[in-house]
Amino acid sequence: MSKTSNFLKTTAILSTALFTLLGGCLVEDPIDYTTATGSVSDDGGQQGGGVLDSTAPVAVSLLIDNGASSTSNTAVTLDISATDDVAVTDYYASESAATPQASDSGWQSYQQSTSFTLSGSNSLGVFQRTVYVWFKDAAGNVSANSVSASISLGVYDTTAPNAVSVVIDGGADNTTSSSVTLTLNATDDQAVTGYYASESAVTPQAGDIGWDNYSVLVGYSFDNNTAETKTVNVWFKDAAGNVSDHLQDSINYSRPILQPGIRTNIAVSTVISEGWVECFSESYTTSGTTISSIQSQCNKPDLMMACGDSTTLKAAASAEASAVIPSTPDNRNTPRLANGTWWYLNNHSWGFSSDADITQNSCDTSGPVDGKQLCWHTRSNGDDIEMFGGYSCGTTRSNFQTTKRILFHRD
Ligand SMILES: [Ca+2]
Ligand SMILES: [Ca+2]
Repeated sequence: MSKTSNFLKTTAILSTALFTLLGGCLVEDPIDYTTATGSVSDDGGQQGGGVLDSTAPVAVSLLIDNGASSTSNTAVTLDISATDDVAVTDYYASESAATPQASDSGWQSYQQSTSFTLSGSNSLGVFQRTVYVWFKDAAGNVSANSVSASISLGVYDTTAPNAVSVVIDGGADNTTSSSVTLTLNATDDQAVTGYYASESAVTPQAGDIGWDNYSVLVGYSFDNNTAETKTVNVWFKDAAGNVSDHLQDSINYSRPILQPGIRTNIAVSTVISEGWVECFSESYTTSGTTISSIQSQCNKPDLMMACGDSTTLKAAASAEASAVIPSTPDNRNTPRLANGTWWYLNNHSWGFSSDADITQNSCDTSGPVDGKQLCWHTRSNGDDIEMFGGYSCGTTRSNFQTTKRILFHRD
């Protein structure tokens, strides 16, 4: 997903080309087992083989609220369309008829159905509102024409809701969960219809994405899993689109505690009760599964690597995901210590041990046979690494038909 992985791949390709040109021998390929689904599209006007795109999009249509003649809500939907010789990438919606510059702020990613906030009014009455929309392509060509449409805005309620209270998790000081409950309270002269919760303090407009139906108890998930004090801001709105002032509450978020070291003969039900969710499972006899495909399934911050069957794990250890699946392969026989366990992953094998002294041959054949070992054979697959049979699962060195490789992940 990261640009780094593209960079590594590009570097690998360039290195290969360079060595080929020089007639040299390539040393072992750099291994990149991260996924490369991200694309970098900063090529400006260069399209399809370096031909400059100088043809601007043509604006085709605009409907406000599906063509309704009037509304009493400043939040409206826009259905827009345009054509381009390559692709329409952005649109710009405004109540001003002035053509925007390609570099203006206010351009948004093109989508056929979107939302917009009409300008409100402090006085009651019916007001005509006209919306203009322009389009541009990736080369920055702005459509010469705009499409426009009008709607009558009836202003019957100019009083914004009154934000009364916002409480996270019933007022708790701390949490180890990245999802919390908000208890909301607001009043309005008519009715509170929506709330907007955010860790950003930027006041939303009535038509922004992110509003939800008002309710006393609502769920909220933090933006990220960084351990810190999380502050959640909440706004309220009524059916006319009047937005209240915001209130906020804070809670200290810390990562859930990881059980250190290697556990043996532990019930699957026990690790599930600790919040772990199985993200990968296959027989020790299966070969060909790539590390990058496992990583795409097991994508939460903490990972548990285990082996056994659907009821009992013969050996299991957990750590931050970056310790279980490092960004670069480990040198052979050079495990890393993380959360009380020695971890290793390269194109010989993947596993863990209670001991730093390992012998990847290709799986770890040394170390104390204390049941605190796990080793899966691996081999190179292009820039990736893939599974290649099994070797150890706790004290077991055989009976792999019934033994599974299992990974769990957790927020
Ligand atoms: Ca174009
Ligand atoms: Ca109101």
